[in-house]
Amino acid sequence: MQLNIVEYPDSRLREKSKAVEKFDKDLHELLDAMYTIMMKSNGIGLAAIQVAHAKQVLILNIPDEEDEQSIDDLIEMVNPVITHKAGETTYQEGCLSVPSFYEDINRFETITVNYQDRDGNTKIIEANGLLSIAIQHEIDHLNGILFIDKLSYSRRKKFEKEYKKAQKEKKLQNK
Ligand code: Y12
Ligand code: CO
Repeated sequence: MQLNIVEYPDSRLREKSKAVEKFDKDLHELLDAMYTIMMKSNGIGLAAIQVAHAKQVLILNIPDEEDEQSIDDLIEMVNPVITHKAGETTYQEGCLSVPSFYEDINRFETITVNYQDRDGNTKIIEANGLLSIAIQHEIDHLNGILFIDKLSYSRRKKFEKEYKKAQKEKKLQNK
């Protein structure tokens, strides 16, 4: 399965993803292909809607203390729901669908998430630190929310101007 990353301002990023009901070969192929494109793109988290599949599916591969990503740390979440949130934290976030833009975003420090794995088994995880931030970022994607939606009015305006300019330059370079 060949996937491409959908980039802002593509309207598909605003779609609400649907719950997964079948834990079949198609789902496994989607998860495998998402991992391939995420690693190829130097990502640490990816939601299915970012590759144009409006399914409640996300993957995470948080780097270790040596900043290395291991497949052993890959987390696949299907139909995730945050059941508990506490505290506050700020992190400079980036997103494969909003290339070359990073900004401080406030999130909950600790969360508890109920989800299913690729075979439909129910799982519960308590997360904090970068994992907690990444899960919240990716679950937002499943609801059509991007991290840039959390910027102040003035910061968002500045972003829109800078992003449009960067996109124009990118187009000219590809001509
Ligand atoms: C903390 C904050 C946000 C997340 C969500 C997952 N985000 C990513 O995986 C972002 C990846 C990313 C990768 C980029 O590519 C390179 O660095 C080579 C990138 O740069 C460009 O697009 C030029 C931007 C974002 C998880 C945890
Ligand atoms: Co993102």
